[in-house]
Amino acid sequence: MSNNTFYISTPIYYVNGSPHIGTAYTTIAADVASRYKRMMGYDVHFLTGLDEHGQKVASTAAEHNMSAIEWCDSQVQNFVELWDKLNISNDDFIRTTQDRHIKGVQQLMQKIYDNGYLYKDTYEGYYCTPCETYFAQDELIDGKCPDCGRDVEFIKEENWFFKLSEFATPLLEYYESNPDFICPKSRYNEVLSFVKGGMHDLSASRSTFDWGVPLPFDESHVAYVWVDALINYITALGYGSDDESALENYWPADYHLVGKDIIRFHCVIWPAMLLAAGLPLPKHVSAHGFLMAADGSKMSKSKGNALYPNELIDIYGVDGYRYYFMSDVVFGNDANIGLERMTQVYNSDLANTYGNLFSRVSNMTVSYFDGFVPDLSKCDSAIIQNLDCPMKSIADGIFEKYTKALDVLDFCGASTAVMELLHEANLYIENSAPWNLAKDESKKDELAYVIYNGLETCRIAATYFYPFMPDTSVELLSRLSIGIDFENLESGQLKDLTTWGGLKAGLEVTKGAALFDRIKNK
Ligand code: ME8
Repeated sequence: MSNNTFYISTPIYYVNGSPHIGTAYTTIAADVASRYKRMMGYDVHFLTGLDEHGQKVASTAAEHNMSAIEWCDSQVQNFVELWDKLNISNDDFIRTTQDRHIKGVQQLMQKIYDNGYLYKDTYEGYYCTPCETYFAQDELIDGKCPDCGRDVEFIKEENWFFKLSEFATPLLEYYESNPDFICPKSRYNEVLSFVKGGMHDLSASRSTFDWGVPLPFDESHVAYVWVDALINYITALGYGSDDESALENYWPADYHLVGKDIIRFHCVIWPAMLLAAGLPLPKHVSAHGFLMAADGSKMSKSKGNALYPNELIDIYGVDGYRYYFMSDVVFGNDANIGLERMTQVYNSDLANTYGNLFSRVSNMTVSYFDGFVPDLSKCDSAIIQNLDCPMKSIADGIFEKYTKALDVLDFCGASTAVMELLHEANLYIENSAPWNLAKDESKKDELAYVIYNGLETCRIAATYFYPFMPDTSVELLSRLSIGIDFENLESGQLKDLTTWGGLKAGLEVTKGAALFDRIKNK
């Protein structure tokens, strides 16, 4: 088993709706983390997929006059296409209707049953179908679902119960000895007080409809959709199949990324199920906040305040889209999303800072140096040594800030560290005024120095920005005649690649279309 592995997952999304900016947000975050870890030389396994069973999907299918599986099949493409468009580099895509998943769920449920943690009883209480969650009467708010505010239904049916209540102590022990298991800290406290508040056993099966995985020891029941769904994190690695090598290699997961809405399922129910089956627990569950409309209300189609990924991509491009959510929304906090702010960040950071710097220095390289990186070794060293480049010390400090931030999924911290370098370089170009130096033959060496530093800044920034904006990085570097196989770097290589002065003299520099077109105010 290699200890250089990194296993990260997103939630598996329900197929009854289309992907939206919320699901895209979690998926992009997992992608940036995956690309970063690959750049650090890790063997990454990035999983996403779809949650296709349960009452909600069954009734949505019926509303569309389709069988449940026909409905699911008709929805998969919406997700696959958007993830492709957003450049999501997942290594696997699981659907809970796949055979590999069904077999694994049955094996895990059998194991939990054999270990004595399942018993049959009658459930009498409320159920929110949109949330696929059980509620006791005293948990309802004005008779409605406390999570989504919609109507709940009263159900009374025979269920297999999972002895969740027996796991309170082992869970608390696990949280205590792994204080980073639940991040951020505010969520940790929320989960802790939930478990300490006393837990009921959980209905782990349904017997009044059949769209799910039949329990191997009682085929008249299907696994409760959440129990079914959570198991995807191991069935995708081959749990319950003839080949469990991926499970041995990647489990336990390094990070389950989730929205704050589903933290209890991941931090309480899922680890309890794993404990019941004698399997190791994931290392971290990281919960981000919710994206809301610009005025702070919930986005919804009916209110007309929803923003759609494809429309945003049309405005900001794929990399502009990815950059915005990863640089301006603090992972863990709620955020209000609106076009005004998105445009402001795009124009200021990408068009006016990053894109503008590259456009200026690449154009000047073509105009003043025939399109080749100037060779400072041919300049008068007495002149060069007396010149100062403020970007060098900033660049030297980025690696530590950037890796420290990304190691704890602080995407904003990492992007800010890179943006600081670009801001400084724009100022430097402005102050050095190479267009004036170019008019004076005696300043030729100084001009070479300024242009080299501008290009070097672009090279380093593009390298660091690869996880955030992969296409832009590859494009910018190719205009510097540099090709980096980012997805297959060895450990230690990123540091070498981002060391100041690494840009080789004589490389051909081409200018091209603006990396980011400025957007007019909407
Ligand atoms: O819960 N802001 O699926 P789901 C940010 N199938 N993120 C959001 C969001 C918002 N406004 N809305 C949704 C399910 N999300 C289950 C998961 S996992 C074993 C089963 C994101 O389609 C966020 O990641 O309702 C949230 O947790 C997830 O979508 C819920 O997706």
